Amino acid sequence: MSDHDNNLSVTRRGLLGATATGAVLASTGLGATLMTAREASAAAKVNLEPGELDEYYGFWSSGQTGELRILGIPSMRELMRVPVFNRCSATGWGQTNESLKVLTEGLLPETKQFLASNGKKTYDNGDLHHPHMSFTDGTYDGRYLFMNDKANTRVARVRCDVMKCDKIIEIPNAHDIHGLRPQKYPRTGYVFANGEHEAPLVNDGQILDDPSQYVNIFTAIDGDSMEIAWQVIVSGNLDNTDCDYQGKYAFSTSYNSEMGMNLAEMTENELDHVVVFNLKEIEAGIAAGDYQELNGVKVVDGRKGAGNNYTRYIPIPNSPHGVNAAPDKRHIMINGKLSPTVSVIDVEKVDALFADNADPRSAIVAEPQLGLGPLHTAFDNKGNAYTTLFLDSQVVKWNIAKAIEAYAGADVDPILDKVDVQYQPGHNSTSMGETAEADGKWLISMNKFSKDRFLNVGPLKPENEQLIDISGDKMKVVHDGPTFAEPHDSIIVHRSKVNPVNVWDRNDPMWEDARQQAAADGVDLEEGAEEPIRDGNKVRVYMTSVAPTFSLEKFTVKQGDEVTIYVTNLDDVDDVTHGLCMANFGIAMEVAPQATASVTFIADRPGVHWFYCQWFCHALHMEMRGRMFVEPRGA
Ligand code: CUK
Ligand code: CUA
Repeated sequence: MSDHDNNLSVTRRGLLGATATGAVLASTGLGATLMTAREASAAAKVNLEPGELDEYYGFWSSGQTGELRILGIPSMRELMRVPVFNRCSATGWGQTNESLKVLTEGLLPETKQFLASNGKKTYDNGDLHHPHMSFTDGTYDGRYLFMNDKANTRVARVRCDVMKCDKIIEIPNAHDIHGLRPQKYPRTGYVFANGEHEAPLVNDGQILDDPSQYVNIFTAIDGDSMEIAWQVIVSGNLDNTDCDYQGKYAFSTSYNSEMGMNLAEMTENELDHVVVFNLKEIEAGIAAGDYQELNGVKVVDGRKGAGNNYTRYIPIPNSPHGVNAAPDKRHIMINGKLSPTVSVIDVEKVDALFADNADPRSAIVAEPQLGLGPLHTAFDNKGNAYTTLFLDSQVVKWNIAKAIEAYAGADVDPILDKVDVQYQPGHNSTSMGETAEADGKWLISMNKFSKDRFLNVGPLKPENEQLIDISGDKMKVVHDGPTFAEPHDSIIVHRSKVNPVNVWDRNDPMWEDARQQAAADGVDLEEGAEEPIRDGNKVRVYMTSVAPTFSLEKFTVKQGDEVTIYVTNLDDVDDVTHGLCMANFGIAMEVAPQATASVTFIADRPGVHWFYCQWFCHALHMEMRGRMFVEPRGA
């Protein structure tokens, strides 16, 4: 869809919707407060007609829920949940063999051993903060989404064609991956990931309460292979990260340059820093052999005083948090958190820090005082920035050029507008705002507290995400959206960038293991097998599904058998997903159109057991069921 079409549809929608909204307000008596025309049109743009599609995808983190969520923007409707680090009852993520492969193959050997000693194959929790899409030439390319797991030091990738996670890797040497961003130029490329928490480089118990020997690790992952490219040991800890539009530098904030272990120690210094990583120098250093190999990863020393050109440390007030590259491809915002300022780095001045050992602060070209608790900054297409103020419960709109003039001594106020949000915002994001194609239409303020904004649901409250219209001079909050624990970050991607399929390709690699096992058993997954295939005490059951039947009405196994059930959904109609639930076995999974899914369990429960389709698929969905007979031991 061209821009021209978009404008037309928004205008038409605005005209139609304004009337409807006006009528609703009048009928509820709220119309007493007359809306301005602009307010009416903003409200109308949010309230899509039934069946009307959103202009943007919102890709949302879910914090300690561990999943990725997909919203429609501007409606704020939740469209889908994509399980990643969590265990999902509906889809069987964390239980199917296909998902367990993704969840286990990237774990370190010692982690697998540790989990096994706790009776587990994988973790079943995660803390997903930062979902970001792959880039080509400074804008989203619709290939992948990458995301971190702070809880268990992992990085995951979701395929945008099917919106399923296809890779999860655990990051060795680092601890508790927090900040994460994909390389913007020339393409992703690298995915940068910050280890937030300090620990001994070799964390085998030899060093415990000796923080002087702790380090933090910055990791560059190859986003295509999902293998670690290299790591850098840094001074201080690492919080958030972003990179430039030139493919030269990445930037990570540190709130604990002190390497303190408690609050007083961590907040002692007035100045912390941002670490600048020189990608070409690091690559050259590795090519020249200047690294140590640790857990199979090449690790370079980028600490202060290491005497190389891998890193520079720019002093920043005070416990800085968010890092955001502006769509002007030139300015990097470092959000001050305990300082009321945002420090603006000019990437064109960063070269001199490396080439001439220039004063690190010479790369700072503005440091506007914005308000209390700046955490994250987003951008429009008019040279303006939008920063969340956690303590002030506000979003502040400010002009980057004016901030630079003011820093140079001009008597100008860069602040253009402030709007109250409810309450305590963390991240924010604008439509296409972390790409060179920022379009200045929408801003999401992701607020940590909702307090009184929704019906009371008990002591645990939802968070509140507010949609703000930024198309005019004044910001306008146009929608409250409650969400459950706890989205940190989001990106707003124009729908033209994303093009998922409706049915799976039968040749998809997701069920390659099933395909190979079936071939070894002389079975065609699309045909299924009339009888279970027995292989010692391992039994494989191959079923197909076509609404509203499974190809097997019944099958028999023996108590104690290890049973694997493969279901191939032969329906190739949009939205005809089936599921297999084995009642009283704790087994359930999704099988989308043209997909194969499988699950393995020990049939240690004699008797008649019904399996049924647990995804409503047909008028005769209830009838889509069958029996598993488990013959008792010794029978
Ligand atoms: S962090 Cu949550 S508010 Cu994990 Cu991106 Cu800043
Ligand atoms: Cu198949 Cu419900």
